[in-house]
Amino acid sequence: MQLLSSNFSPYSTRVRILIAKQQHQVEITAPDFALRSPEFLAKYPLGKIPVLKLSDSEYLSESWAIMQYLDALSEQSLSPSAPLANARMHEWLRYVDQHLAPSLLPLFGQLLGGPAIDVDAQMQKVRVELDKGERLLSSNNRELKPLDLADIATAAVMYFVVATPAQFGEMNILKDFPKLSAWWQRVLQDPEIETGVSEMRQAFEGFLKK
Ligand SMILES: N[C@@H](CCC(=O)N[C@@H](CS)C(=O)NCC(=O)O)C(=O)O
Repeated sequence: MQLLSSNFSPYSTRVRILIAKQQHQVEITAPDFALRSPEFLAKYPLGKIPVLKLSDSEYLSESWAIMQYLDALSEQSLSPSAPLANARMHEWLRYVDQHLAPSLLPLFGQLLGGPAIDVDAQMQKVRVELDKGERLLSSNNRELKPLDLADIATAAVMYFVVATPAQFGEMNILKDFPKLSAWWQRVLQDPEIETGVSEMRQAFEGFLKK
């Protein structure tokens, strides 16, 4: 199998972290065509990375689907088997992908040279979503539990949730969210997460230098 991936991409990074942790035999490679090119869009219907190439003609898209597929192949599953804990993992992932990550996009787009935005208002929107996460953690204490797939998936997004506001002068957006801060400090101690985050950091810093 091959993973079409970029170190700049949090969605690719979460899959690379899992590959490293569970030691899957997957070759990590750059996309074969430029993102958004007609060739890429023609070949991969969802038009985004990561893509897991299963064979010359079969591809799996969407980072969470790829992670679940790889996890199901592994003898060291990182998905809780208890029904409620498993549902909590999916609940958390959906919070991250559908609430938290979208709130960051306008600020991130600004760094990429997008249209001018009200930075303070957008920063406040990120804080509103972080507050939801803080309250979710209060009800399920994820920050105290063994690492699962959603922690890995979140770590890659959280790097940008912290690093993007810092570019606008907010040096610690997690400071008012003690449970999220505790969760972030804990997952950064995981060696494969640390490697994935430092790959993203290097890619992000390289981009900013340009
Ligand atoms: N929901 C997708 C999101 C993937 C995604 O947004 N990938 C970005 C890179 S981080 C991408 O391929 N962007 C290219 C584009 O939007 O044209 C997943 O979880 O895999």
